[in-house]
Amino acid sequence: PFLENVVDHERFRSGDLDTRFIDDHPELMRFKPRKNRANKLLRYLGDLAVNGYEGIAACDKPVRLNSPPIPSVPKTAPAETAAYEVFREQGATGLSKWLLEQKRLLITDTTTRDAHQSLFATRLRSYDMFAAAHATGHLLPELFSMEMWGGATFDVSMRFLKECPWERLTRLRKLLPGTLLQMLLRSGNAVGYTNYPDNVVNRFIKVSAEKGIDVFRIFDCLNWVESMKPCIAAVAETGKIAEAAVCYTGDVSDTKREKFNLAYYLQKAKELEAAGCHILAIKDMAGLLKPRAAYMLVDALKNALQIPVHLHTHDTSGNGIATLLEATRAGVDIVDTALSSMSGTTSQPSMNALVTALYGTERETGIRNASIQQLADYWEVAREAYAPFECGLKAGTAEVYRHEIPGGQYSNLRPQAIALGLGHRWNDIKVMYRTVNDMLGEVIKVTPSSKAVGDMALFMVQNDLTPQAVLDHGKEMAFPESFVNLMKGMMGQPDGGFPAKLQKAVLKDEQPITCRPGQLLEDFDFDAAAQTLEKKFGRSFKETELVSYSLYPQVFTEYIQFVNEYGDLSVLDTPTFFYGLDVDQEKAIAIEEGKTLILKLLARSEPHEDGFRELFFELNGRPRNVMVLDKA
Ligand code: 3PY
Ligand code: ZN
Repeated sequence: PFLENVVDHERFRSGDLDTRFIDDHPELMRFKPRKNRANKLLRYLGDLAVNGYEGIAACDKPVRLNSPPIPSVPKTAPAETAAYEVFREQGATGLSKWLLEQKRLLITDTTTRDAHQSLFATRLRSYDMFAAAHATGHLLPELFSMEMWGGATFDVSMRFLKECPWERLTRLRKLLPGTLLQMLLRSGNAVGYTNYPDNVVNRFIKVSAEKGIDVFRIFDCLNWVESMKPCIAAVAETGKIAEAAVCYTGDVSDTKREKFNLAYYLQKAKELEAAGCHILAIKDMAGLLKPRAAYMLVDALKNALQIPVHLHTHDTSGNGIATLLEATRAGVDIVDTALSSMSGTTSQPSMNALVTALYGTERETGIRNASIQQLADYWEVAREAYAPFECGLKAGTAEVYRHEIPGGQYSNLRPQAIALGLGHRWNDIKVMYRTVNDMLGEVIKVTPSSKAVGDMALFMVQNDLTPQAVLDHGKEMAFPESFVNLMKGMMGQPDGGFPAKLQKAVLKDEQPITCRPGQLLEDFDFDAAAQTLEKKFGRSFKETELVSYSLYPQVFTEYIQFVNEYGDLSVLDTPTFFYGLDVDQEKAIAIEEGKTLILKLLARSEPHEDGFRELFFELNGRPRNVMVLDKA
């Protein structure tokens, strides 16, 4: 067989050879990093054929895996949307004024960000986005914006999809030169789950703007305006559009729920307008905004503000379209929707349904279902490959009004529960989620405060704890780190403060902070980071990569190590990336313009005594073997 080197040899690995010479000369075993892309790809496919993709059992492989049908459109670059043109000519303030003058309802397409984050744990690969982007530009010239970045997509792309988030942004920018690109920014938590020093958040905003983000939707996980102000200012400085979001919870149509009432939201919105944002968003991350409440809230905001209002909701209850129609009737300027095959339940309401419902009305969007149906058809097929990551909710459930779990968290909390062996207690966890909310005196639950509430709910179910037990015996308990951070003030300050008894029980003798956590953190040293990385990997790193490292040092380092080992896997179509090749399956893989590899998996040996299996491939007609450790 074609072994890669002596250490791959069976006898060498068996240990019955005298290897002292090698032991004494470790430098002989320091191989130059292998550049050969075909080798790396074979190693990845070999590993998949033996061990599978993390989180996918062999039996989970979908039966239907077809190539998604890309709508045929002219090869020419798509025209600029009206919103893009106004922004280019008149800037963010001009766009803000223009939006107020529009009769038609404007639409944001969330298919490539929140929709997959909320339906299948953020696993949508850039490959599928790139393939549809050009056609999307042609078929959706009426869009306000396309939300395609930020939120959980940043870390998931490196952590699980082994791809660079900046590459996604840069390529989509090129493919959609005339569409406003939008991202979700978690204020001082940027695109992470913890607070970062101000210089990290500022650099992240600056580089994101340079690389192509036009609209920054900025929120804070406790609606703490203090923490949003520096981000609004940093976005305004780049000349891009600062959209500040008030996160929605509770029910403004229920007079018995006093904490988050109409006056609360109006006050927040006015503070954000005064802070200089160009658009005000209502961020209904769990889909709690009922249709009647939507009318009340939008009507009140439209009367109180001089800037446009953008509504974001989730369809978890099944009431999503009704909510959007009521908001439209009350004069909302822009709403978020997803293409139909990527809409519904924990995702956004369907764009196709909404635009057709508005045909013939004053607020008709200009978008025709005949055009966007082709895009929905594309995503319907593309989505099949992600079946193992689907959150399992098959239909809408009004239960969300009780548990209040955000759509983007729902698709993660369940696998988290299963991983802890608590899958059978899913119903208890949902009830406990609300209990934790109530223990906190009702809080806004959105990343990362939602994670803290979710982690605490899991902890309490796992340990069969009641709220009283937490207060009585908390001093002896080791609570989840995220929950401790929340109570410490590291995620910011909620209106009305934290319940003192609970805070004391969780923090023990530690003192909480009350200022913005970013102010306490020392500046990140980008120059030192550049040196550390260069030393470790023997090459220099781009600014985008340094920003990734500043946000996620470990995830980024592991991602670079993975790419060094297996190469750039963005060239693989999604079924091949997740499921590899079947025996006898042949695949042509274009690794770059004009360079295609023809790969075939011929056979796979039984495990040898040392646990390694041998994989027999054909690469461009020539035999190639790979040894892979069977981790089972
Ligand atoms: C995120 O922060 O990722 C969200 O989608 C919150 O709703
Ligand atoms: Zn959302």
